[in-house]
Amino acid sequence: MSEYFPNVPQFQYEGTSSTNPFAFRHYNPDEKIGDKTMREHLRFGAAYWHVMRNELGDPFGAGTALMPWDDGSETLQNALNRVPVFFEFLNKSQIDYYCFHDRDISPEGATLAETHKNLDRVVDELEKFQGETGKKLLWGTACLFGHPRYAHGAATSPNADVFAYGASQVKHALEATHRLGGEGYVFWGGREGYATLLNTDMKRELDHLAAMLHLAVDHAKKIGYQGQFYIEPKPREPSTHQYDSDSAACLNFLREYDLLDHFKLNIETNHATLAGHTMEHELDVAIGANALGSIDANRGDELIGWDTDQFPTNVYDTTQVMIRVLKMGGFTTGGLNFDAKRRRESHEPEDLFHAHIGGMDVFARGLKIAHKIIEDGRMDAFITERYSSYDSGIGAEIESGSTSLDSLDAHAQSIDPPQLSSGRQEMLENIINDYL
Ligand code: XYL
Repeated sequence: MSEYFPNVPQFQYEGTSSTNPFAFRHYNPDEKIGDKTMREHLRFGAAYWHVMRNELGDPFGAGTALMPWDDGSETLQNALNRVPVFFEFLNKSQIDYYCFHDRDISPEGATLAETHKNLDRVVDELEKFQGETGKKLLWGTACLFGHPRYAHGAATSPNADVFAYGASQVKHALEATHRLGGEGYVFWGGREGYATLLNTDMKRELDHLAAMLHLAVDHAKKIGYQGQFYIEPKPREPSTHQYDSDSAACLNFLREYDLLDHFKLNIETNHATLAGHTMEHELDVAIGANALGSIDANRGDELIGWDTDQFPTNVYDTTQVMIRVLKMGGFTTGGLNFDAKRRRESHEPEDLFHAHIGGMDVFARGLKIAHKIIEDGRMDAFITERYSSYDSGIGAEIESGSTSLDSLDAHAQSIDPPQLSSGRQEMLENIINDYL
């Protein structure tokens, strides 16, 4: 068994009295919270690109991560060698799902045909390990931002041949996802934006981006893939401006191009904060359109203005997320994918485990607290009461669309000036804090 991580045992739940750094203190996979087990609620996923491929470099220095199983080459054999390591990681950390980009799992070849062949070979291996371990693919995606050919974008490149290359990658990544039983397929458009509008025809680029998504939807139908498509909002980095900048921009784009029936959103915490929003805001915007699909669970750093992809550690934040997930009835195809990396200084293999166990426990706490807050009912009751003037009388008429400016004018002139009630923000904050 312990071939690659001999010093790390499989995590077990030991409860809050445990000081074992490799034991869950809060996540008890088969414990029921409400009508589902924690495992069913949380649907944790690990990101292949961070666990297996992130060398922990930064713009100022080389990678520090120790990866004794990896020979550092971009070869098919090295790609195959990584697969058992990853599945040992999933087994020991009790993570049920994973996510990948095509280029995380398999290298480019000398030709595009060889690139696709590499992918298929590694997918054989992933399929074998999924079968042996019961681990599942939460979503797959194509990396349309790493290779220099995508410097001007993939679907939004001004070069139609680059669009075709991107489409070719999407076709094969989608087929790989289908073969592996992937429950979803993500588009994150890191280069689908611009560096300057001086050289950019924005409308044409948006039309092309929509064309790529429609082609993917058509191909899914053709091959019988029934998983959920997602787009993932992020405002910038690497592009100066990305078209899928936040939930509202994504939804507008999907509506405009008649894609809303086929796509939901994969929302990432650090992307929300980069967009100048809270994660709760991004989730509420998506839920309002019945379009919250999946979550990339991480966090940013209050002092740093870029995408630090840190592991979640804040119970307040995970509680806010889980309140929303529970209220929407839970995930269907989506889950909580740790799109998160260790700090550059945490370079030893065992740090991968400390990072994920922390993220899992803090979401388990968030889940339990969210469940209690919803059961308690005071928060919901307050909000219901706050809008109760719309439940009858003139408010109900406004909501049903049966008023006019004339009738509202007459109503306003017939009543005493409105009396406002308090928003009670601090009282509500106190209720939340009582549960933490
Ligand atoms: C990078 C993004 C990607 C997507 C998948 O900021 O989060 O990792 O999740 O392409």
